[in-house]
Amino acid sequence: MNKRNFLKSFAIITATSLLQIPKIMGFNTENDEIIPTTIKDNDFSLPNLEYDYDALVPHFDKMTMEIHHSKHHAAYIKNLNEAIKNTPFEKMTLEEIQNKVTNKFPIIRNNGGGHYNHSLFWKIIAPNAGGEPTGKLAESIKNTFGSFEKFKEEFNKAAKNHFGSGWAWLAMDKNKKLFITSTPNQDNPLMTKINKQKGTPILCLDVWEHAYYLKYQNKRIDFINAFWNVVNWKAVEKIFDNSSK
Ligand code: MN3
Repeated sequence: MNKRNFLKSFAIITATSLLQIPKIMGFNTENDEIIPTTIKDNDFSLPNLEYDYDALVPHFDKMTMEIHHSKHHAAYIKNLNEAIKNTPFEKMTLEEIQNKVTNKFPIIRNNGGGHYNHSLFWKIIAPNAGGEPTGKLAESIKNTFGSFEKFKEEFNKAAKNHFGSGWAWLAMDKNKKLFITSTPNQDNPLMTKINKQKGTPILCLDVWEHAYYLKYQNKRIDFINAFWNVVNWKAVEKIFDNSSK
């Protein structure tokens, strides 16, 4: 067993024994609130895409997809893994990190958000996609926004008018009601200690320039319009259904 593996198994044994006394994992912040509820043993890693980098052409170009996934997203993960080392965040799931992070941990906030947001983004886009949602999601969109077209208009406005880098979101609040919002940088609606509008993300759009500049330059609105051609509504419906439970 090499040193790294030994240390890893030691960490796992230690972590497992600590399951019995989770309080000991508590993080000594001012309000002592950061206590992980799940033990996670491995570093975060870059999720594989379920399609090729050129699969979304002509809407999203190959080079943007490749750099976005293999460089930008990979960098968030590398920085996140380094930043959480020897902190209670190391034992948390990605979702728990979003829930627990505060503005006192800017590196974990930015890179943890970066990993979560991009992981969701890759899931809700696909080749041969677009169109409109069906089922309960379609119903809920109609009930909340009036129609699918009105929903798109409102989402487009949030994405287009967001100043600088950030994300546009369709999310579900604690009363299971849909809402649209945007967040700066890599923040997201799961960051309950940071974000004003809290909810479960259902659909997201990256409006950082790195997401579109190679193909669309300054024309963010063209990129937003192209996005609707690659939305994987089947995946979004699944996320909505799981969040509705
Ligand atoms: Mn991005």
